[in-house]
Amino acid sequence: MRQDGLRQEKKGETRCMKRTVKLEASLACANLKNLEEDIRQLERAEIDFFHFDIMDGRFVPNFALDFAVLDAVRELSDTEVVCHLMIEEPERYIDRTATYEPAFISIHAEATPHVQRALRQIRDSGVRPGIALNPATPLSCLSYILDDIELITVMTVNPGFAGQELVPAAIRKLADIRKLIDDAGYSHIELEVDGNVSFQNIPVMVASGATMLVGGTSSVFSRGHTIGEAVAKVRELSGPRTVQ
Ligand code: S6P
Ligand code: MG
Repeated sequence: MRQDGLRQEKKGETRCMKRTVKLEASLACANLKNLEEDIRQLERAEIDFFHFDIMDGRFVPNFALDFAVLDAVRELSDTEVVCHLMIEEPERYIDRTATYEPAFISIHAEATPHVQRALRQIRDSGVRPGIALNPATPLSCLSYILDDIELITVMTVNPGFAGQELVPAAIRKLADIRKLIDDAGYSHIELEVDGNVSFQNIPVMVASGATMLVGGTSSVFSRGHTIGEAVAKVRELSGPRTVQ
């Protein structure tokens, strides 16, 4: 068992650990007519990451951000980026994505038959690899790639669109994955939740083991708040937890 995770269990000892929950702003939900203004507000709110969705119109029935937008984001800000590739055969675009030096690149387990090789390609490009799972994908697909990943993205909606309702079983899956990685000694792997991360859903997501939250139309960019107010509210709801 690896011992470099947060949880270092010894028989009979009380388990106690703190997780800091990080917040990503999903730029696909920003005001693209004035992206710079939203980016400045996110910077002032000290957002941890920009979440950058790339969709190909095949893996998901929609198109979203592309490299031209990523060029603009990189020109405007030094904030770290997490790239979420919702594309078939992500191997084709991993090296190009890596040139932007994102903090993580996550690919979908359902998007290629050669998942481990694609994850290795991300690592070889100098970026931390992540695996994203659609709501119906079982966690068993993680069993033999734990050494190859530093991020698991649990999709709590079917990918492709913002503003969708939570798939309730995905919360159970989140908790199951938290248990799987802790029991296997891989607690250092970030557990990201993406989809309907609303003010209402955040407490159960954090209690179920999430360490990274993707904020979109239901929180960071929700109506009736400034971005700064929304980020503050998310932080209030997701502050560091002590798990015993
Ligand atoms: C969905 C995409 C997500 C969304 C985000 C939207 O396919 O991967 O990153 O942009 O989840 O957030 P919300 O709060 O509108 O569901
Ligand atoms: Mg995403």
